[in-house]
Amino acid sequence: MQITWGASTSSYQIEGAWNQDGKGPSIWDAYCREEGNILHGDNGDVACDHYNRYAEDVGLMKDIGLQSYRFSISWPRVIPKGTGTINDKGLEFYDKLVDTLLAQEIDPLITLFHWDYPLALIHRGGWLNPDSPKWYADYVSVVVERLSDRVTNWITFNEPQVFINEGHLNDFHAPGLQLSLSDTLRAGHHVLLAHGLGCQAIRAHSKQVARIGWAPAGKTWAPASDQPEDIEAAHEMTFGVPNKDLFNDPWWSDPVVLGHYPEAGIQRYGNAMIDFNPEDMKTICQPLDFFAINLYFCESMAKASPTGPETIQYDGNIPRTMMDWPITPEVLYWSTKWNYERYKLPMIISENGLACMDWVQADGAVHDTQRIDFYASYLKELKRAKDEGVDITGYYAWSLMDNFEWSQGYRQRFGLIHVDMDTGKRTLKDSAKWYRNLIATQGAEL
Ligand code: GCO
Repeated sequence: MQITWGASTSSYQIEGAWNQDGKGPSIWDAYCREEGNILHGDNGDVACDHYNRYAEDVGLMKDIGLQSYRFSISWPRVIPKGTGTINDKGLEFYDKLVDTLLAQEIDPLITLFHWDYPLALIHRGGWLNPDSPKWYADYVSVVVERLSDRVTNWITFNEPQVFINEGHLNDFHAPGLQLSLSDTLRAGHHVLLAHGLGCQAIRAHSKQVARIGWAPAGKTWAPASDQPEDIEAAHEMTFGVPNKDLFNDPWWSDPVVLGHYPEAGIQRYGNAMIDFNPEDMKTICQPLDFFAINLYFCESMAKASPTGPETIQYDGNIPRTMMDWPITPEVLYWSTKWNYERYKLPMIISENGLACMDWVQADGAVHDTQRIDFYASYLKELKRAKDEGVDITGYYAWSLMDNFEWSQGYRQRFGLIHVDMDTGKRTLKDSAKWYRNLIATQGAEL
């Protein structure tokens, strides 16, 4: 399968150095310090210490044979208070990381926002502040000015469904605001505006032709059978707005790609829906070069019924990951196919993987056979979509290395590389060696 093969991480989850070399605090630095928010009281103060060990980690990426590496920029490392003074040492880190990647012929794919929002900006209203889109665009301009002579591929946001819904409507993620639905919709609208202004900033400041995308979470229903009516039912659920929350796909990607909110959402949110200037959609809907999506599982199935699509829950028999996510390889077929048909953009799987019960065994290896089986079964489904004509251009395993899994702390290990969080020792798991062969043979075994 001739695509770009990579792996993904994010700044807060791997960098550590939470207050080193002038970095400002992020909302996650603060959220981890609130008793009870994170399992075992873990935090990202040190994480994988990637900030200090990046050269070693790029060497391991080379060992695995990665063609590309998706990572994110820590906004408060670059602009400690979110706006104003730039921390040149912060930019210097990303300079060195990019240079080290390019020296190993590994192509950077940079996510400009992967949740580590500057704490100083939350104190100014955060995404509720009407100035927040411009704050973001100004930050993007600084990063693109510095790195775009060497970097061409940019993702504006990672999973607005998660950081807005779980961190603003709910208190499962930072900043844990528990806003009203209306205020959450308003914060989400500002994120969409920020995406649009960010795209404009990238194109205005890039020193070469930039390729821009964004990486929503994929919430997908699987057809309960291969009957056309069940496939249609699953498609309808996947692009519906089933709940009075913002954890769905079309509320976010329809404005970004199609230039309007989905009617299903406007109906669902009813009188919580916000007023906004229709001209905003001209800012939000900017030309994109690819559609990235993070896919892990179908959380349920859908079947047709006389009263419309019916959700069918998986039973206790389905294999599950350590995150208790059902293992459903068909998500890489259906979600990729349906999003390609809807948005007509080249597709990148920017995250896919699982948490396993990994440890370094007596022989010094990590025999993660379940991760190998997971990747083989999911990638066969991705190949099925590509063979049917879906324009799939890249696949990024989540994750390069074990890292800080948000509210689960270090309990969940998603990496191709095992990290001993006490010593920092890295160990390539068997899956990393399997992935190396897959990349070298361009997926011939799939
Ligand atoms: C996400 C985030 C990642 C997670 C990964 C495993 O998709 O939630 O992008 O940061 O760590 O998905 O949950």
